[in-house]
Amino acid sequence: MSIIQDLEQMRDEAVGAIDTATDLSALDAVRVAYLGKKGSLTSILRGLGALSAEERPAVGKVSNEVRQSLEAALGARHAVLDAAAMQAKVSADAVDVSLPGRRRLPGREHLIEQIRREVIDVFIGIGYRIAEGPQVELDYYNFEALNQPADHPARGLADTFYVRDLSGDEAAVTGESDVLLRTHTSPVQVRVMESEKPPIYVLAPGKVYRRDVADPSHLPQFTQIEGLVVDEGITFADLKGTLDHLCKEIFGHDRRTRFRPHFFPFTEPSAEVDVSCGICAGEGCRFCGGTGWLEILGCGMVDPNVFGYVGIDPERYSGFAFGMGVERIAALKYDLPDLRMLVEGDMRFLRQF
Ligand code: 2U9
Repeated sequence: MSIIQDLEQMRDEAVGAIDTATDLSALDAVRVAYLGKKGSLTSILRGLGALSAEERPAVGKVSNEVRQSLEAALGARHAVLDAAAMQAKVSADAVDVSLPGRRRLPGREHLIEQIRREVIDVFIGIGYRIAEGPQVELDYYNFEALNQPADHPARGLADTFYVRDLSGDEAAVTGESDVLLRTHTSPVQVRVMESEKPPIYVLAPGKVYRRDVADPSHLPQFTQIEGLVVDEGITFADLKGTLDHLCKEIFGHDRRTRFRPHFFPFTEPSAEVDVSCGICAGEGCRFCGGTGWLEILGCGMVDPNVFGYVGIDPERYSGFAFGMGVERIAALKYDLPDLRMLVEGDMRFLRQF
């Protein structure tokens, strides 16, 4: 077979391979196999030198024609495969604009924060300011200055988390530590009275801790809001008016309050405050245990002994104080059967508020 026939046979094979290449990398492999440095056409052209002077021009001409037709075939096939690759990419990346979007759940204030803010807003509205203090407290501020010295029966040793000093302080290890997690926010007001002169109108919201096992009506950590007023001429009537206003703002202006005598070590006289039941309007129903009333607050006139600890003259000044549990108010307002629902983080519960 002549060299020209070899060339033409190779061209036909190559064109067949080009036309059947199914993607760009297969096509490039065909190009390298025929036109590359070690390709079939290249090696035939290398053999040209061995031909006679008469044969060389004709073979050279056919070689060029073969190269041109292979380059043309490669170019045409490249265009086809390139377009197909682009089409495939476009269809794979396509966005279906008719699909419904992914719904995002916007965040919101937790129910505890909502109620905390509502109560704060009521008191800011009547001229109180917010006071804060440490959650890890000294026994002095949490108990002693609140008229509960070490041997006082009302002092709940068993209810308090004491903080152990890891440096090896013996007193701490034996449970006689004077550092504890505050059991109420009252120490905040003691600190305010120590550092400021009356008139004092403060609200102390914050986390408090008690050694309770969580159950439907107890949490070992909860949120308290306490208030303290110290001024000249403050009476129990001021206390009643203030807390009646609070209850109406939080629960609704159709609600009534009543004050029942009670005992707290830091107030005298003391009272518990009930708000009329929102379900039966005071008639008595299952929600209020048939009494028509729901207990929501504790309060009283600041005991003169407490003024003694902070150097306020009880002859000149009097004051009232009150305290409430935010989680309990949330439970009463929304009829929650279990306080633990407020701290479990279950989205099905949280989404309702
Ligand atoms: C000072 C003087 C007196 C704060 C008060 C209560 C009554 C009270 C409870 C409500 C439910 C605690 O969260 S609870 O368990 N609190 O009933 N708290 S009077 O009296 C003070 C505070 C500070 C200097």
